[in-house]
Amino acid sequence: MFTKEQMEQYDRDGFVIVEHLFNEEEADLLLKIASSDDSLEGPAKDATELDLSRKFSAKVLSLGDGEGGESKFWVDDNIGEDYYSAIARCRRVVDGIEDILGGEAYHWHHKMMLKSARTGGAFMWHQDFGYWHNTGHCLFPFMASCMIAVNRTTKANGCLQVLAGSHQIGLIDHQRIDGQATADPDRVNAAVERLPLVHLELDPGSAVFFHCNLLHRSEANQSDDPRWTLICCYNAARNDPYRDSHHPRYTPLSKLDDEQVVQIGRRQWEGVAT
Ligand SMILES: O=C(O)CCC(=O)C(=O)O
Repeated sequence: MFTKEQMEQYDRDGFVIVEHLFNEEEADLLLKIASSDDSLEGPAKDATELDLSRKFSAKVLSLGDGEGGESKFWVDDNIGEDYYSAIARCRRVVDGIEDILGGEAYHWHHKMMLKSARTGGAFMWHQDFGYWHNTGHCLFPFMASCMIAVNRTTKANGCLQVLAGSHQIGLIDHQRIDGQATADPDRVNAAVERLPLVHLELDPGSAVFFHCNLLHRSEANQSDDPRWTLICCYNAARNDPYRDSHHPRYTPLSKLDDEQVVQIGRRQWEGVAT
């Protein structure tokens, strides 16, 4: 799916942006379905209280953000029949992930980052592999994510920020700060001095594919606009965890074609709207 130039960019920077990966109708369905989804509104459970050795499914979780705010997200380790799952199974996403992982990928989890207007909290600098290698018992950093903008992400509403090329540093030590797994500040500061900081301002339906060792963060949302993103995360089939946790072991992922994905979205929205 990715061109030679996109692959070179991914290898160099640790991420690649695909503008309008999802077209207007698909992005609009995602926004409408998410905005009317009661399960995203439920009371958030403190993510640090989870028993990570046990399986769990869809939940709204929250973490402190080190600044007195609350960072809320909904996460599901399972693939269902719904539109979010359809997007996580979509060829456009999974083929891209398989290109960058260099082989078959399977679903790790997908999550809706719920950064509400005025109240959505920050995320501190971290690498996803900084916690997945522990909570998921994965040996190799053969993991990657695709983040899709649900509404427009901007500097003002706390878009994702990345340090281009930081995936090449390798795994940095992480410590828990206010519930969040946070990369060693000393190394982060050194990386910030040396690497370009990129703010990922994206239109709805646009996406960024990124490496599990890419350093990223986001600021609290002080704007009047929500900043919601759907992040679909994957592990390489050849990186099956060496021990059980709540994360899924290797399970083949059956991909969906574009038309199947949009049909699932239309059906779900019709069900909601009638
Ligand atoms: O949504 C964000 O701003 C950050 C998300 C993130 O860093 C993560 O889920 O690992």
